[in-house]
Order: sequence, then structure tokens, then C-alpha cells
Amino acid sequence: MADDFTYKVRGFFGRIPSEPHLLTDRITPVEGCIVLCHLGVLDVTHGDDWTLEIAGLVETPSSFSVGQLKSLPKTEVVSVHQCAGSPLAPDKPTQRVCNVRWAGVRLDHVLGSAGVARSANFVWSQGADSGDFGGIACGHYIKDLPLSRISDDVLLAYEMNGAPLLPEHGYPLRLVVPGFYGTNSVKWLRKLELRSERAPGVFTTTWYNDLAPDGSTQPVWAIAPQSVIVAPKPNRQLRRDEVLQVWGWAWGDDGIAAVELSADEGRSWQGCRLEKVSGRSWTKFTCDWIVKEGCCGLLSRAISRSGENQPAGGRRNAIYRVPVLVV
Ligand SMILES: Nc1nc2c(c(=O)[nH]1)N[C@H]1C(S)=C(S)[C@@H](COP(=O)(O)O)O[C@H]1N2
Ligand SMILES: [Mo]
Repeated sequence: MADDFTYKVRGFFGRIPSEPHLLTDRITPVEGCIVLCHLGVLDVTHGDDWTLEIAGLVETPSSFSVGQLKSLPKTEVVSVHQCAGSPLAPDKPTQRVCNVRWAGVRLDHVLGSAGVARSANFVWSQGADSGDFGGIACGHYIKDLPLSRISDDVLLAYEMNGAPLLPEHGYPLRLVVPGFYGTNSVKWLRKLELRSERAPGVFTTTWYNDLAPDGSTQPVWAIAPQSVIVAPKPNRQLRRDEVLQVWGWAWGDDGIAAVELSADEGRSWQGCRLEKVSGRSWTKFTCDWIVKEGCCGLLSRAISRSGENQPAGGRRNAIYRVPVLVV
């Protein structure tokens, strides 16, 4: 496909700096946020002239410049932003996560003016980036999301933490789907298409489509419940019988009902305090723990509002363990 975009970087580009003990801020500074670009980083100038096309099953196919989008009501959303991990290793647990304040225009506002046809079930979103990944010619980066989701807080975002998006985060325009894994939040957003079926590209079929035990597949959409311990940091020396405040973050698309802590490799669990948060920001949990002789690691597990728990291993949201040294 003809490609008249300029790139800062061609091919895979990523930055995964966020070790959990460094995630001390409620809103992660941009330099501490993950970056994940499969095909390259676009170099866009004159961002306000960038156009977004709306096509497919709509009454009025239309296009908007970023300048026009910025003149529409601006919405801010604080949400957890998590990479699902390498699509080449979908079951490997990762803690590639941060919490971000996004700003832009609500997707339902813009789609409302285009008039969505009754036959539409999915919104396909296409990035301007294209190229090779995992040895495959991928065409454009294209994802999809169920239409039912857009009445939520999905944004056409042009700001991250109060500043224009950086090139690697999708300047000048990206989709943000709070509660869904980062892979769904398409950067350098060029086109939205309303469709009755799922998108057929590699990023929605070959990759980011989990295989269930019965052979069916499940799109990597909603973030499963997960938690990380921020303090103590790994390998800290602790004194026996001291009262230690353990704290961390928990999140999940479904909301978090409880977080528990284990100091005996998961044999017993104690409840943590949870702060109240609105929306899909991560939630802080805290727990006073009396340091026990013989303990060599701390585990946290989050339980979602629908009762889903973090597994011990083998899934991307598996329990995270912090090794400690009791003296
Ligand atoms: N156009 C485009 N959008 C994309 C990607 C990409 O490669 N191209 N990567 C996705 C993945 S896997 C993740 S985790 C998030 C990361 O967003 P960030 O780099 O802004 O943190 O962007 C998503 N959006
Ligand atoms: Mo990702």
C-alpha cells in the first residue's frame, strides 16, 4: 500500500521502564510511561491539519481535522494504560502499566454526528503506520472494538498528562479505550470504520486474540484484574516484628472489589484497605503487615467486582511477587 508518511523510527520501537516499585505517582509522568510501537514512530508536523476519516456503516461519511476536533467539547479521563505484553508471548505475565490523564473528544459525540447505521456492531480504527512485525507484512495497524463500548468514556485524544501527545504516543491523534488493553488504543489515528463484523487484520486475528481451552478465541479487550506491590521494593531488608506498610495499585476493566496480601506464598491472605476512585484509574491499596521471620516474598491479588481473581501463573495478569529479606 502506498505510504506517504514520514517516520522517526522504522520498525519496532518500545520503552518499558515501569518497574512496579518506581510507580510511586498516581499519575505516571510521561517519561515513566510505557511506549509500544509495532511498526515504527510517525513524524507528523502541522498536527491540527491531520484528518480523521469516518466511513463504513454511517449515514454521513465524513472527516474531521484535529483542529476541528479541538473546537468540540473537551473531556478528560484518567485511566490505567496497560500493554497486554508481547503478542508473540500472550500468556507471559507483565507489569507494563501506568496511569494517565488523557484529554480529547468523546468518540460517541463524533460518531453521533455521522449517524451510525443499525447494522454496525464494531468500530474499526486504523493507524497511519504500516510495515512488518514478527516477520509478517501487516499493512496498517488496525484494531476493532464493540460498538456497545463507545457509550463509555472512549476518547479521540490529543493530550496526555496535560500536554500534546508525543510522537511515540501517537501525535497528533489517538484513540483511548479506558479499561481495554493498550493495544486497542490506536495511535496516529487516521480512519474509523463502522462494520458489522470484526476486523480481519493480523492485529485482531493472528495476534491479540487469546486461544481458549475449547479452541475458540477471545479478543484481547477488557483488562483482567491485576495488582502490583509498589512498596516495599524488591529485596528490601526488613526487621522481624516491625510493622510495615505495604502498598500498591490495583486495576481492571470491571473495577476492583478487594485486594489481598500474602506473606506465605499464597497459603493465607489478609485483606487490604482500598481507596475509592472513580472511573478507570488505578486504585491504591494499603495493608499493615507485621514482618514474620522466614518470609521471603510478598504477593498481592486483586479481585474484580464480578469475582474474577488473579491466577498464580500462566496468564498475563498472574500474581506479582516481591522478594524480601527478613533479618
Ligand atoms: N497505530 C498504532 N497504535 C498502537 C500500536 C501500534 O503499534 N500502532 N501499539 C499498541 C500497543 S500494543 C500499545 S500497548 C499501546 C501503547 O501506547 P503508548 O506507546 O502510547 O504507551 O499503543 C497501541 N496502539
Ligand atoms: Mo501493547
